[in-house]
Amino acid sequence: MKAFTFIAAAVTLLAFAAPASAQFAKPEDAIKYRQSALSVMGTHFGRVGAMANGRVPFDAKVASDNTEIVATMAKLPWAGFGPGTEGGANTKAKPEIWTEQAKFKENSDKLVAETAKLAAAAKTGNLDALKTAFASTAGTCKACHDAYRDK
Ligand code: ASC
Repeated sequence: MKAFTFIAAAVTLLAFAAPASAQFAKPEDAIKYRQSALSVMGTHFGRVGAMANGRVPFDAKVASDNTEIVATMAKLPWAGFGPGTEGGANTKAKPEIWTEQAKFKENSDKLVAETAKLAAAAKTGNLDALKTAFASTAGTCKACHDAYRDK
């Protein structure tokens, strides 16, 4: 029990002391994490898009549930772009992410803000509000991909 308490305290201390860049054991873990978060976000954003674009019938509850997931996921990938995670295998991330960190952060902050607005729009149950917010959010996805993701 004593040893457990000691280890628990040590782990807690480490967690608080560790810089953001040390949240992952290996750079590949950070890359996998950010790709997974972006993939989950894209899946749920796609479901919203299908309704916004009339490919599937609009269901306010489904739209709202999916936009909540999108808004939560939008906060996650950025921790996986820390120092030392550039240039891994199987990544389309451009070097500019690390040479223009302030600009990249502006883009990620914008996505977090846009997806929060998207979730708020979905909550109204109004399809036109959802369409407007979806288009705006998709534009934010695209602008960042154009600037920071290899083809
Ligand atoms: C999606 C998805 C993206 C964005 C982007 C918007 O559904 O997976 O990456 O929309 O295509 O332009």
